[in-house]
Amino acid sequence: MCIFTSDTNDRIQMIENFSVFNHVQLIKMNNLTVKEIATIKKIFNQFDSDNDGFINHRELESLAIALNDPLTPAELVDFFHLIDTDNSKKITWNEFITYWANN
Ligand SMILES: [Ca+2]
Ligand SMILES: [Ca+2]
Repeated sequence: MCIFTSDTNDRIQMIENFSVFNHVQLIKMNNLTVKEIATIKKIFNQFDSDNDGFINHRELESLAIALNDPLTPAELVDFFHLIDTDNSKKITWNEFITYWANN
């Protein structure tokens, strides 16, 4: 198998993991490349340890620790609110990537 075939398959696989609408919107809004979005999606999935599609407080705490930036409980609450823009107490993929792209 040549490199190009492998690359193309990977890219198709990555794109299939996103909602097409979100994907196009985000690229327009934030000028993120497909590769960058895929990396951020991997991080999101990695920290969504119960696989419910949302990052909760506890999962965000693990992420902060992994980024070598352990937060106090108060800082964690602030950080969570910063990303959870609709105050649903859950961080969606959309909220996560919006935060990531703007920071
Ligand atoms: Ca979760
Ligand atoms: Ca939310």
